[in-house]
Amino acid sequence: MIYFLAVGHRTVQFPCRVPPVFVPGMVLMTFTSRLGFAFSCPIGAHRLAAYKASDREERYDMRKATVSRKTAETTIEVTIDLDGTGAYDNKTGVGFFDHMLDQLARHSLIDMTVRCDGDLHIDDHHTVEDVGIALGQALTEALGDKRGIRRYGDCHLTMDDTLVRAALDLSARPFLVWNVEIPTQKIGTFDTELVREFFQAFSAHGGITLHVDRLNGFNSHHIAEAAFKAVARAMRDAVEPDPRKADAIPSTKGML
Ligand SMILES: [Mn+2]
Repeated sequence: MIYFLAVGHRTVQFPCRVPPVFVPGMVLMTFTSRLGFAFSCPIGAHRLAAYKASDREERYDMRKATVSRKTAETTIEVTIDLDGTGAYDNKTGVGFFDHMLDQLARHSLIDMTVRCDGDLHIDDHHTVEDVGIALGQALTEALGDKRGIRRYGDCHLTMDDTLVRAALDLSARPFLVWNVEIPTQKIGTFDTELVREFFQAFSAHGGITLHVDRLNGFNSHHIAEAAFKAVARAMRDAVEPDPRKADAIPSTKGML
């Protein structure tokens, strides 16, 4: 039986023989069917609920997450649904970045809502980086134990003069390889170096091994946009259910 635990905004899922037991003092104990020993983990103090999902459809219903993140530099709320239709509503105060986030949602078919109130009087850096962090955290939460997903994705994405390749693994081993030279320092008022900053944060907090290469292209807008679209298409492949292995975690280790 699969049980889900909702702890604040976090959702944890794992197989266990009996319903989880809630022990006062913020420690959760249960017995896993696979490992057969007592398992405990510290949990937050608030809003604790457990329920079971009897079939795969209910499990996939859970592939959503909301992350709120507040620092002295940014206040962010993001919501994603991995089983969406690519619907988006992204407002960060940075027009070009909103345009890129819209591409990420539309071409991954991950529903995405982003709100960010950042210190744009300094520059766009904290806003872009911190949205990447929050989206990566939301991805990690929404994926749960990654049971039944394809795990890998890749895409060659063309856009006029531009050809970008993205290949990724939802490995929980963050690593960004970024070979995307953007010829101008700015796209409008947007600093083009922030494209890499976004994917650095997103891959680090989403647990993604991510390689992105510009293979062709001379127009900065096209190169940046093709990078977001290529990653989006690769993400779509990687997060989608694999019907041939619906109940397995896609690793010979048994966990990701
Ligand atoms: Mn565009």
